[in-house]
Amino acid sequence: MDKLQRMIKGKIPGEATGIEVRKSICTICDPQTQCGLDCYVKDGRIIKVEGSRENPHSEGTLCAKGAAQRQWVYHEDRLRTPLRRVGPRGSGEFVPISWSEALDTVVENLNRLKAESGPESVIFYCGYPKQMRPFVQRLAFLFGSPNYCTESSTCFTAMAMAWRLVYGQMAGPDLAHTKLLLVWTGNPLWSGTPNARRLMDAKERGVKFVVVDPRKSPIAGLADLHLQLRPGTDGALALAMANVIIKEGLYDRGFVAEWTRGFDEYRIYVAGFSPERAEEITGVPVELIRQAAVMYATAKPAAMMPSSTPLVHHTNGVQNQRAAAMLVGLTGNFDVPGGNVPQALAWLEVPGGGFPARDHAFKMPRQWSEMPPRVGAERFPVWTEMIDQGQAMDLVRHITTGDPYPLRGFVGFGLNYRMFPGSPRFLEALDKLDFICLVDLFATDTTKYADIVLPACSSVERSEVRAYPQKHIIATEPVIAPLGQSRSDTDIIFGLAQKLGLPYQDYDGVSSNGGTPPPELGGFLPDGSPEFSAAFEAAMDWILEPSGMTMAELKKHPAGMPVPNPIPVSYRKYEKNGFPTPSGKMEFVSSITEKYTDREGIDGLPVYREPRLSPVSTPETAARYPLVLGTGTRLPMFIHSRMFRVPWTRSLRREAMVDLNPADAAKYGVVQGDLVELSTPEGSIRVRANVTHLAAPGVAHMYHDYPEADVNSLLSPDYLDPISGFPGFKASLCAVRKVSEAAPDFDLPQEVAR
Ligand SMILES: Nc1nc2c(c(=O)[nH]1)N[C@H]1C(S)=C(S)[C@@H](COP(=O)(O)OP(=O)(O)OC[C@H]3O[C@@H](n4cnc5c(=O)[nH]c(N)nc54)[C@H](O)[C@@H]3O)O[C@H]1N2
Ligand SMILES: Nc1nc2c(c(=O)[nH]1)N[C@H]1C(S)=C(S)[C@@H](COP(=O)(O)OP(=O)(O)OC[C@H]3O[C@@H](n4cnc5c(=O)[nH]c(N)nc54)[C@H](O)[C@@H]3O)O[C@H]1N2
Ligand SMILES: [Mo]
Repeated sequence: MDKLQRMIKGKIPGEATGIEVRKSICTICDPQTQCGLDCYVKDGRIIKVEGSRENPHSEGTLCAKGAAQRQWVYHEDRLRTPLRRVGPRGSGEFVPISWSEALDTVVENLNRLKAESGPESVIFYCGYPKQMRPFVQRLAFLFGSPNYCTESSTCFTAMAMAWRLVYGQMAGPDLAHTKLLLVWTGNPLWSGTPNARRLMDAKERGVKFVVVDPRKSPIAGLADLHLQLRPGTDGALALAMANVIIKEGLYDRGFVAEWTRGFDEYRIYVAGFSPERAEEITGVPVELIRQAAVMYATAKPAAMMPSSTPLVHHTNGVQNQRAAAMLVGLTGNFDVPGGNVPQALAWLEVPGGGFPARDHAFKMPRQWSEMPPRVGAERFPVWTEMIDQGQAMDLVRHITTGDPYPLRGFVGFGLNYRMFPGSPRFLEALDKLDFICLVDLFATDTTKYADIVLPACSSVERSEVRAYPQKHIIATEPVIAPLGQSRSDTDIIFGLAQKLGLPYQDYDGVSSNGGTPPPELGGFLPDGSPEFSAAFEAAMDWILEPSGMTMAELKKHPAGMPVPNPIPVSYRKYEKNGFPTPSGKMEFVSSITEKYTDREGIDGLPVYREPRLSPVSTPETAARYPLVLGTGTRLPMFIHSRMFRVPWTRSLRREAMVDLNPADAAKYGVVQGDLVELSTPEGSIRVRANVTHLAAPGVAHMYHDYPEADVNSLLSPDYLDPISGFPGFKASLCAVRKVSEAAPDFDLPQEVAR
């Protein structure tokens, strides 16, 4: 091998080898975690990826998923052309068609449904991918449909709602200045690796960790105090901590007197939650509850770390999250250095990197009052009052009953039907629709149900803008050409908008009544033209204008740049402006939820209720289904439906597994790797047993979205929190039974038993 060949083999960039390092971002995860990506490109192909050192968030690291980037980008399941369905729905029989035929078909159908049943009969939806959301929302509203729904109907929003009910805003932990971190909850060691490193640094600085988690999770392994509660009983634990804090006079009297609403009712309610009572409910020993309460209230400052989901994936989720969040204000840790500090949101709702922008105006070219009620409006009034989206958990009911009006069309960007509790029921509802267009990277079990499938490209094949909490912003450009005929989601949206004749270019609210878009916005270029990106850039320029940033300037900094005019961090902002709640105060009794107390499960106070299925609330069911079932607790190598097909990540856990505590395994005569039937009143699946001390006795955990073992087929579509509409993914009931079968013929990965 000569020197040049060796250099090429070593993937050494430079003119001689023709290998170029191009900057991008990994979007296998969410905007809050997306790591910087260095793509080594030769002859138009990515031959290697590395973490980008210049990215201040990920600092050169990639997780297992990001490292498998090339297997994701070049996977054989990638969609490469638009497709038209020729066989029955679900059969997967499609023929390739041209982009113009595909877009024409979609537009004809949307216009037909609009004429026959009104624009509200069409649902516009985004799954976990976020980069296209503002564009899809705008498309929906300009089309005239209020039915813009997303995966946020199961993720993050309920947590944000709870904080907003209490403080009018979210407030994250000020980790850099705190003395104690109350992890309630989240496990970034597996679910958000850039933040994991910051937690380890904090630990090394001597920050104390109190962790509330039913599992002996990796983060619980860092805890000075681990409160291992029964899933879904967080509200009772929080109320008992408040009980101790108030009784022992450890609360911030000044703040409470001046800045809160409803403290007297709260104090009386909390008095009923002695640590003794809470031990009975949660299983956490009285002494640990007391100790945690005193540690948190006296650390000064102490911060609470919330997560987007485990606390709110319950039928009593928002109330649990409210009860926990209230401890922050009660102890005087709200909006103080080292406490929980509200921060301005940046593009795509990333907290902490905030700068002035016009994303809200972009997303909301029409007001709700100008459109018919959206999905979930009647059933989830608190959600509807607070959140600028429909609640997708009402889709099954709404589609099936046609009440209050028929839903007939669906345009989905990244729809995964297994995301929904009662997933088979979601699929049945989907199949009732008249027309379905799905946009995805991959041919999936869900795209089999579409009438038209459109191929999207991945982040390395498109332009993106991403902001980071470190007040850093990056505008990427494609590092390789889109595979096959795939296009960026935004190009697809612009293409649809153009053919629908929507006044899409009309950013300032002056109706241009469709027609030809002005050339300064890049226009809507002819089919197949790669220049749609000009329209994306024009839109971003308009959105970013108040910040002083332009796409032209951003593109001069391929690795990103510091935000020029970030909104400065400041503390005790309420002293100037009050709280952005209806009363202007922190609300122990919510002025919003108290309007809906005629509804079951909604109260002004953070009332504790058992999960709707639990050993306490449904003992008869528990007699047949004795284990608490938690689903979807994150694994480091998988992310929702995305990584099962990727060989490197799949090899880390080849088969679907349910985590069982060794005591439970022994009870059911199960050993590691045994095939078991996991069942609930809704159905059953077959999976392998993973016997591990991570799981608490009496609690089984099953990861979601496995194509061959869909745990969401075991939940009812109506197992929902009445305040947020969020599913009770983290606490229901199940049974486990060994089924005989020869042992698997490969080595099963063993969890590290502690
Ligand atoms: N049982 C249970 N269920 C759960 C959860 C749980 O904990 N337990 N968690 C819930 C939560 S928090 C979440 S966030 C959801 C996950 O939400 P889902 O939307 O189910 O997430 P994914 O499966 O990651 O992505 C959906 C689709 O997007 C496609 N996709 C990826 N990138 C792109 C892109 O750039 N463009 C387009 N057009 N498509 C793309 C993927 O191929 C995939 O088909 O699941 C929820 N469901
Ligand atoms: N590798 C990977 N990373 C991910 C994802 C992924 O699928 N894979 N998904 C992304 C998404 S969409 C989200 S929403 C986040 C979620 O991010 P995290 O919240 O960090 O993830 P989880 O593992 O679901 O939950 C964290 C901890 O909550 C605990 N928990 C479960 N039930 C309860 C409960 O009832 N009460 C309390 N107090 N704790 C409970 C679990 O045992 C777990 O250790 O992760 C994101 N990051
Ligand atoms: Mo999520």
